[in-house]
Amino acid sequence: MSEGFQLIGLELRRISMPLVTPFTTSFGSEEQREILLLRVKLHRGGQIFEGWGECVAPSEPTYSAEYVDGAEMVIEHHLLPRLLQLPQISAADVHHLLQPVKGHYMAKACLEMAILDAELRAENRSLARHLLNSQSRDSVSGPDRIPSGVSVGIFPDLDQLLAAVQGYVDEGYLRIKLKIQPGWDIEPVREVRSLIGPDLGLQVDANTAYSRTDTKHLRRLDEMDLLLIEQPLAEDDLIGHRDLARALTTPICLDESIVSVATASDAIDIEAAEIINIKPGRVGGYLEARRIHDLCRERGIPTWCGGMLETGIGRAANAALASLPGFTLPGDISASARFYARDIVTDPITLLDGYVMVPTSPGLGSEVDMTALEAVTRSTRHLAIDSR
Ligand code: OSB
Ligand code: MG
Repeated sequence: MSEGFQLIGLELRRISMPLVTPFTTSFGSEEQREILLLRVKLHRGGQIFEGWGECVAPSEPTYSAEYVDGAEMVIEHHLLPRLLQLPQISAADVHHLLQPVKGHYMAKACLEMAILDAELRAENRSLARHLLNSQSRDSVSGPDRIPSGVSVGIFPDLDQLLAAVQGYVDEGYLRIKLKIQPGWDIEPVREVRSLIGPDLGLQVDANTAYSRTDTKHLRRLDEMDLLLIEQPLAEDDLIGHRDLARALTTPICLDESIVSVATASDAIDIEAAEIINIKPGRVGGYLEARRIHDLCRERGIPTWCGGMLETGIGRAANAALASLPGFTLPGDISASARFYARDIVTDPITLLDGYVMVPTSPGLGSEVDMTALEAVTRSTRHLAIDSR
């Protein structure tokens, strides 16, 4: 993108969205998402462009070290001041500018996302087109829809799990992901496999719930014809994942461990990651996600786009990202209705024949429904931008 923009406004908005059903993983249970949204105003050539970002940081630091209150603080006190040091900004510069701040990927991603949205709107360009063409001069196009997978939480008993899975199969999802943990793994996975039959893609996600001594137990999953097992061990245990990759025929996929191109590259080098789940929030933004995608594609590592219970803002952007050619496995990009009764965008993502459409409108791909947004807003703060 050509000329830079002047950042002239930043709104921090906290919303509270009830989930249609509680979502339980090995690290906890959620019934309500407390979400931080950012709205930026950029100025260029006498015109003002607005953009929205969604921060995927959860309420508690139990998936990773990040959590929503911390993200809000770091944006206000550490990230925004760095962006304001320059007279002009562009989304492409944000990652580098924020590099001196360690960690806080989800907060950084949210800020870059809002600026990218505003910039793409100014350029009248969709995120899908931008991600696809940003490194080549050709104007190639991607698919207009992508296969949709659904992430299914841990349930109090097998009957409830099987009923939920059957419901998602009936809706047409093309791949099922089951959350697992010690005590909720072999039997539920076997039952679900026999319910859905041999042809539907099935995978599991442990969110770090196992340890190196569980290898023998986890090998029992090999007979269930899984697409992958996601993040069985601690996020910093690359060697443990490598050893597990050697011991299991089921491919090891990393989620929590991958926070950058550098961590992805190392994990691939030591053969700890046979597949990578790319989540824009976890890696510091859509542009780093694109770079990890490029790396994986070069290295022959299959990838898919993960999710963090996004509202329509992040969900549309994820659908755009997942349209890149290296995303060879169905992502956790389900219909908005899988999590929310009422989304905060005018055109929530829906499922059609197991697919979701890749958004084509300028920006990240959604329009905020201000009435719906106001109904879930808990607080709104406008940060003063008066340094220039
Ligand atoms: O590990 O993929 C994960 C949700 C919150 C935090 C971590 C994860 C998840 C999911 C849900 O699995 C994915 C989705 O948004 O559909
Ligand atoms: Mg995961």
